[in-house]
Amino acid sequence: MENNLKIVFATGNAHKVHEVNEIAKGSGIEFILPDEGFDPIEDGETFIQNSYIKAKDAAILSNNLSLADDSGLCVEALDGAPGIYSARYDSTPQKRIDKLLTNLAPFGNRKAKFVCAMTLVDNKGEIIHQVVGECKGAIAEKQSGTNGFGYDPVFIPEGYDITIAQMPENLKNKISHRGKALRMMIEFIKNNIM
Ligand code: ITT
Repeated sequence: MENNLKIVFATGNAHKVHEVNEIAKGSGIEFILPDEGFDPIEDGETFIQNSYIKAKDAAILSNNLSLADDSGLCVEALDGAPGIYSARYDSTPQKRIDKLLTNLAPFGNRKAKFVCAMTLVDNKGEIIHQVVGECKGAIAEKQSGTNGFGYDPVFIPEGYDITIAQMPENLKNKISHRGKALRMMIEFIKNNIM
């Protein structure tokens, strides 16, 4: 659509861009990838700090409004791990799942939550708005399903008996940490920017 408000989505993760554009459908907002050379150093200590680092980098690089998502899985029995290190917990998505299931095996408590922090900045990298969305659930005993990405095959959201990877995309987006955060952010953008 020609008249969409275009916002750079500060990520190198194609799944995230796909999901946010699905969630934003009909809002008049379109998320586009950052210009070439986007390679931020995510050395923050919280999801919110890392989302700001990414948004600022992409905004300055592309001279555009930018939104970033920093997200991850926090497991109660593992004191919140892998948390902000979710993407770096091991070298591949499958190894990350295997490591999580192995590390959690001795525990009876399988409670966990997905967290998504989002920061919107202007083209100079100044913060405009920040939100956090969460999705509570539990880690499955074994992985199931192929939809989604990351830890979706082992995460069972509260109120369901299937993993996110077994759900259709529209159901994930309705209940996910990213869906919740983005809908709050879109509401803000509609009321304050568009
Ligand atoms: P960018 O930093 O470039 O955005 P990334 O994948 O490295 O891409 P993060 O640093 O925010 O992003 O790490 C998020 C990780 O947390 C992601 O790689 C997954 O392992 C996990 N994760 C986040 N959201 C998820 C979701 O909706 N489903 C499954 N896993 C998710």
